[in-house]
This record gives sequence, C-alpha cells and structure tokens, in this order.
Amino acid sequence: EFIQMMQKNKKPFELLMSYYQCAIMEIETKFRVLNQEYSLSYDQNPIEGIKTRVKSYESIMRKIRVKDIPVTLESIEENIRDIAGVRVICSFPSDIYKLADSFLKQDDITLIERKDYIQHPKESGYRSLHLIVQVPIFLQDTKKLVYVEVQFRTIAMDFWASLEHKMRYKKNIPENHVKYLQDELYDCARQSAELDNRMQNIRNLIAEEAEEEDHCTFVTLPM
Ligand code: 0O2
Repeated sequence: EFIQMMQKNKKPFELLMSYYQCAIMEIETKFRVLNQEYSLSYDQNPIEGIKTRVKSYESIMRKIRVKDIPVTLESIEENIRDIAGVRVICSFPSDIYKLADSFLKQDDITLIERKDYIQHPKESGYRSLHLIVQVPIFLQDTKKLVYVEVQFRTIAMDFWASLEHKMRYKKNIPENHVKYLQDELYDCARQSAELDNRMQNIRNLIAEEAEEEDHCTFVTLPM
C-alpha cells in the first residue's frame, strides 16, 4: 500500500522529505550557534557532536505497519513525528539540560512532547532526553511547521545505544544468547549511568575550585 502511494505521489513525497532535511538544517544551526556562544562566553564546548538523519523508507514503512497509520502523505506527516532526527551528543548530563533549556526558550520552537529517559530509563536500560518540537521553515511564499525529534545523549549514552541498536536489529541470535546479551547490556547501561554521574561530580568539583581560585585572586589583589 505504501509503495503504491509512493508511486502515485513520488514528487510530493520527495518534496516532503526535503522539508524534513531543511528543518534538520535549521535545528542543527541552532545548536552550532549555542555551542559557539558557550565556547566564547565560558570557554566550554558543551556539544561533542551532532548527528542527523531523515528516516529511511523502510523505517517509515515499518512504523506505518506497527502503528497502523493511514497510508496518506497527510497522515504520515501528522503521525510520524521523528522523520527528521537530530542527535546532540554532550560530555556531561548537565550540558544536556542546559542546552535543552536554551533551545526550548527560542521563540520559533514549539515543544510538542518531552520524554526524559535519563531520569526514567527504559526497561532496556536506554537513556536519552527526547524532545519532539515543531520548527518553521520558510519557503518561497509560505511558512511550514515541521516536526523534528531531538535526542540528547552523553557520549556514554550514545556508545551504549549504538551497540544496543545493533543487537536489536540483528536477526538469528539464539534465544539463550538474546537473554544473556540483554542482561549484559542492562548492566552496562547501569555502569555507564554511574560513570556519567561520577564524571559530572568531578567536573563540578573542578568548576568549584576554579571559582574559589578566581575569588582568591580577587581578594588578594594589591590595593
Ligand atoms: P531509529 O532507527 O533510531 O529511527 P515512537 O515509535 O517513536 O512513536 P516511542 O517508543 O515512544 O514511540 O519513541 P521513543 O521512546 O521516544 O523512541 C524513539 C527513538 O528513540 C527510537 O527510534 C530510537 O532511536 C531511540 N530508542 C528508544 N528506545 C531505545 C532503546 O531501547 N534502545 C536504543 N538503542 N534506542 C532506543 P526508532 O524509530 O525506534 O529507531
């Protein structure tokens, strides 16, 4: 059904996909700007990397089937809200919340849904902060609001999720191995969360010490 719809609507479908690409460019630029500002104002680079993707046809098709979505362009556009995906990778969990706040304060961004899998990890052990937002893109004579999913992860969260994602889509893993791998991955997720917290604490301590040092320099200045 999807393939028939695609054949009938090849051009409009390609156009819709190009809007998602434009929305990704808008969002990616916003994060590049924030990173630049943080690096100039605080000598910090909160963003380690940004990955982007437009959902593949296969993945869109799978979602239509699983969620039983009507096969029309309008319904795909309204119901599949993660066709445009931007993944922002940070070093520390605190950077994730700081960036998400600055991003959501921007007046052209509308928050549609927020899922905090860092505070509430998934059963698999998956951690990440997900935001579904709408961003305007400006076309020749119209403004179009486009859904984008932004996933914020630390390096450790991303490392874990990439490996787990590989296992999730691997077929032919024997049943007893699946259970072993799930348990191992869950344990790794727990350990990586602990590592994130310990690294965050070290960074907080270093920042506090630096602040105290600045303060000391200030009070010991000669009169
Ligand atoms: P892909 O290949 O990354 O595009 P939704 O189906 O999105 O409407 P859900 O489950 O509420 O419903 O969405 P959620 O939880 O916000 O997660 C969607 C995306 O988060 C997934 O996209 C993955 O990218 C990621 N994700 C969620 N849970 C897991 C997990 O347990 N392991 C890993 N590795 N990634 C996860 P897609 O479309 O499933 O896949």
